[in-house]
Amino acid sequence: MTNPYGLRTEHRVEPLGLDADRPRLSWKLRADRRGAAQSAYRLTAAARPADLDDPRRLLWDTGRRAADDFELAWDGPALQSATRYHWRVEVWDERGEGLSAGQSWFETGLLHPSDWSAVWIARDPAGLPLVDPPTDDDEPSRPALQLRRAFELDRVPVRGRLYATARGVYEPRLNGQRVGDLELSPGWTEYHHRIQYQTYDVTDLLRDGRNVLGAVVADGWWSGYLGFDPRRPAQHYGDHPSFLAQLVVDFSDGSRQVVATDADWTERPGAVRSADLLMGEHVDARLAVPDWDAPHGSDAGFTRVAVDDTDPGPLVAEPDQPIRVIRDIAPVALHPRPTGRTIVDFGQNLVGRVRLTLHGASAGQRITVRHAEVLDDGELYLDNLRRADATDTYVAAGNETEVFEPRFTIHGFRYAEIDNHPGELEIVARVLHNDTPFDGMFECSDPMVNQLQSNIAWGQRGNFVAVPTDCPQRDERLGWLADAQIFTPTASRNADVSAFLARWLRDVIDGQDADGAFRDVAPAVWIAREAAPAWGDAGVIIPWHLWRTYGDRVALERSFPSMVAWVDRIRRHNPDLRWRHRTGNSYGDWLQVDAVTPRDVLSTAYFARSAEIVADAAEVLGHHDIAIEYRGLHGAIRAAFIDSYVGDNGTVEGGTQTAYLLALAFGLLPSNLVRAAVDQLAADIEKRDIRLTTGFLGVALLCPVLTEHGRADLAYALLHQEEFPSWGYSIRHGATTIWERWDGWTEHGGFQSPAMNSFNHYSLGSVGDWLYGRVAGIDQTTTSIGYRELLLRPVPGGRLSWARAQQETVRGTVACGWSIKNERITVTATVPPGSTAILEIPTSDPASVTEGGQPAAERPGVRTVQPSAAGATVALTSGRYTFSAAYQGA
Ligand code: RAM
Repeated sequence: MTNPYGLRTEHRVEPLGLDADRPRLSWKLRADRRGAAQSAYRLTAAARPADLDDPRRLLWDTGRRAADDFELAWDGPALQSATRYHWRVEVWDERGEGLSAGQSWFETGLLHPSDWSAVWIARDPAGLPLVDPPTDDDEPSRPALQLRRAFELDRVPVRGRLYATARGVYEPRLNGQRVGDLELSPGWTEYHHRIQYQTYDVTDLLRDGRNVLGAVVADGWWSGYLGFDPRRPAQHYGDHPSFLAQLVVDFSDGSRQVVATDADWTERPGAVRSADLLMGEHVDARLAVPDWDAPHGSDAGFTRVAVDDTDPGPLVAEPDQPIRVIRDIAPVALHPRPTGRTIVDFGQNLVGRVRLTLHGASAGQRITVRHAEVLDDGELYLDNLRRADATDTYVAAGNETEVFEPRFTIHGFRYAEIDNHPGELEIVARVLHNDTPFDGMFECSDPMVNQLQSNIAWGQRGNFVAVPTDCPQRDERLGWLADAQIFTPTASRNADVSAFLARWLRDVIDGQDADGAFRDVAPAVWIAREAAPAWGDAGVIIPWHLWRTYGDRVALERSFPSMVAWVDRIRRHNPDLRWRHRTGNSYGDWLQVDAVTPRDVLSTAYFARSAEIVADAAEVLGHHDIAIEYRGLHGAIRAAFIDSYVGDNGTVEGGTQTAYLLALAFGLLPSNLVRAAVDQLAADIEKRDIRLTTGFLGVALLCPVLTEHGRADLAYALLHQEEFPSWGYSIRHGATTIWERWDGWTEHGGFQSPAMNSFNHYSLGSVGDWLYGRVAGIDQTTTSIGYRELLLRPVPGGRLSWARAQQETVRGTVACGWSIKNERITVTATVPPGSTAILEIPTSDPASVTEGGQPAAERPGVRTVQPSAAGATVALTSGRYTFSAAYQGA
C-alpha cells in the first residue's frame, strides 16, 4: 500500500482561514495489492512541521487507534485564531504494518468577533455623488470604489495575512499588485446571515518601509441587479458597496502590527466606471489613476471614506473552494461582420468573460464586447438574455498595448461580438467557477454520448458559480432549489462538490420561514414565497445525498431540524396526506413536453420521499423516536398515494412517464403492481416512437428506473435518440451545454419564447448520474456511506462497445468499466483500500468468468463468484481487477 494521500481539512486541501470549531481531517488510501485495508491510524498535530517528529512538542496525539475511519474531527486543544496547524496521519494496514505518513496543514481565520478591529468603509456620499456625472455624454456611470491606505513597516515581517470581504465584490491590492487569484469574492450568501471573508497570504508582498493596501469594490450581488427584479440599486441588501479588511503583520520577535479599514482610508474612482454582474462592465482607461496602490503613490484626489462603525455583522470564513479563472479557451473561428464588427466563436458555451489585448488603440477609442450563447442568421441572438445587457465596454487610453479584461461581471456565452477593435484581434475566453475539483470521468465508445457528458460537465462549470444557479446568462442566475436537487447526484460524480453544496445549504436553511417552508430559491432574495413541491424538498434531499456520498454528518446534523420542520409543515397543512395545500407556486414536472403530470401525484410522491429521508436521517443521527414516527408517516403517505392514485392494474393517475417514474423510483407501488407499472411506462415510451415526455423532475428518474426494472434497452434507445425531444436532438443541432428546454430550438418552431430559453441549464442533464452509475457501473449499496460498500453494476447496451468511469471518493479512487469484443466482455474494477464491492458481470455463462486469465473464484481478492440475474456476481475486497467472460449480447 502506498502512503495516505488526498489529505484534506473540511473537504479542502490546505485551507487558509478556517473558522470551524472542530475541523474534520480526512485522508484517502491507495494500494497496489488486493485486500489492503486500514486497521489503525494515528493523528498528530503540531505548530511546526518539524515538531511532528518530536513527541514532546505535539499539540494533539490520538495515539494508535484501531479503526478504519478516514476522517476525524479536531479534538486537540481549542484552536487559536490566525494560527497554522500542521497535522500528520499514520496508517497501519490489515497486516498491522505501519505505512509512511501523510502530512498536511490548515490555518484558522479570525475566530472571535473581538479579533476584528476593522469597520465597513464606503464612498463618502458627501464627497462624491453615488452616481457620477457621465464621463462621455452618453455614459451614465456608477464607478467602482478604489480604496487605499498607506502604512509603514519598520522591518521586513515574517508573516502577513489579509482578511477581507465586501458588501459587493472586490479585488484586494497591495503595493501595486493584485492579491491572490480569487474572483467575485466574497461570493453570494444570505448576506443578512453570513458574509464570507477571504484569507490571503501576503507575506511576500509586504516590504520594509512604506506600503499601500487597497481594493477595488463593485456592486456584485449586494447592490447590483439581481435576478429578474428590475430594481437597482436592488433593494435586497443595500444600495451601495462597502469594504472591510484587516491586515495582520507578524515580526520575528513576536510583535504584531494590524492595519484595518477605518476612517483613515481614502477613496477615488478609477477606470472602472460601472460594473454589474448582469449588465456588464464599463472601463475608461483614460481615467485610471496611475500608481494609486503603489508604495510611492499618493492620496492626491482621494477623499476620506465614510465609516460604518456599528457591529460589522455576521462575518464567517469562506468554507469552500472560491471562484477562480479555471481555464482559458481560444477562439475556434472569427466571423467578420458588417460595420467593422467581428463575431468570435469559442466553440463552447461557457461562463466567464473575455480578455482582449489591444494593439495601437487611439485614446478615447471605444471597444464594445457583447455576448451570446447562439447565433441567429449569423448575428448574436440576444433576446433570451432578457434584461441582462451582458455588454462590456472599454475606452482606450491610447497606449501601444492595452489589456481589457472585466473583473466584476460574468457572462454566459459561446460567441462574443467585438466592435471597433484596433488591428488584429487577440482574444481569449476565461472560464470562471468555484474551484470544486473536477476529478470524475466518464467516457464510452459513442461520440454523441461523450458529447452529452461534456455538455453536462460544462453546465456544471457554468452554473456552480457562487451558488448553484439555474442558468448563467439571462437576468436570473438564481439558486433554484429543484434544479440543484435534481442535479446534485450528477454533480457529485463529476466533481467534489461537498464543501460547495454544504455551504449553500446554509442559505437554504436560512431561507426557511417560521412555518417550516423553504423558499424556491436560495439565497431567497425577493422571491420569498413558500417553495413548491420538489423545490423545497431540496432542503431534505441534498443533505441526505451529502451524507451518503461524502459521509458529511455535520451537514446532515445542521439540516436535520429544518428537514423535520419542512415535512411537518406539509403534514400540518395536508392532514389527509395528499399534498394539495400550501404547494407554493406549484410547477409540476417543469418543462415536460406533451404530457401533464398531475400536480398532486408529484407533490404527494415527494412528500413520501422526504418523510422517508427524515426517518433514515433520524436513524443515522440516533434519534430513534423520530425515526419511528417518520417511518410511520412515510408508510401512511404511501398508503394514501396508492389509495388515491394507483389503479388495480398498476396504472398511476395521469398516466404520464413521470407519474410512473415517481411511483417506481420512490417505492410507492404495491410489489405486485410494479411489473404492470413498468409495462405501462414502457408502453408510453414505445407508442411515442421512443420519445420521452419528462420535465426537470421526471428526467432524472427515466433511465435509472428503466434499467432497474429490466428495460435498459429502452433507456439506451432514449439515450441514442436523435429526434425531438431528446438529448441527441440538441447535440445534433450544435449544443455544447444542456438546454433549459427540450424545444429550446427546433426545426419546426425555431427558437422557443425568448421569455425563457436558456441554453445552459443543467437540470435535464441529470442523466449523468446514470451514465456513471449504470452505463459504467459505479454505485454503492443502499446502506453504504461514502462508497464503503460498492455496488458495481455495469449494464452494456445500445450501440456502445465500451464504457468506463472513475470517481475520487472520500475513501479513494473508484473505477469501473467494460468492453465487448469477439463475444467476450472485459470488466475492470478498482476498489479502494478498506472498501468492498459486489460486482455484477454481464455474462451469458457464469462458469466462463476469469480474472487475470484464471478462473475467477481462485483469484486473490475474489471472495465469491455466483450465478445471478445479471450473469455472474462476484464479491471483492479492495484492489484492481480485470475480469473476462463470455458475452452473447442482450
Ligand atoms: C425558471 C428557472 C428554474 C426553475 C424555475 C421554476 O425561471 O430557470 O430553472 O426552477 O423557473
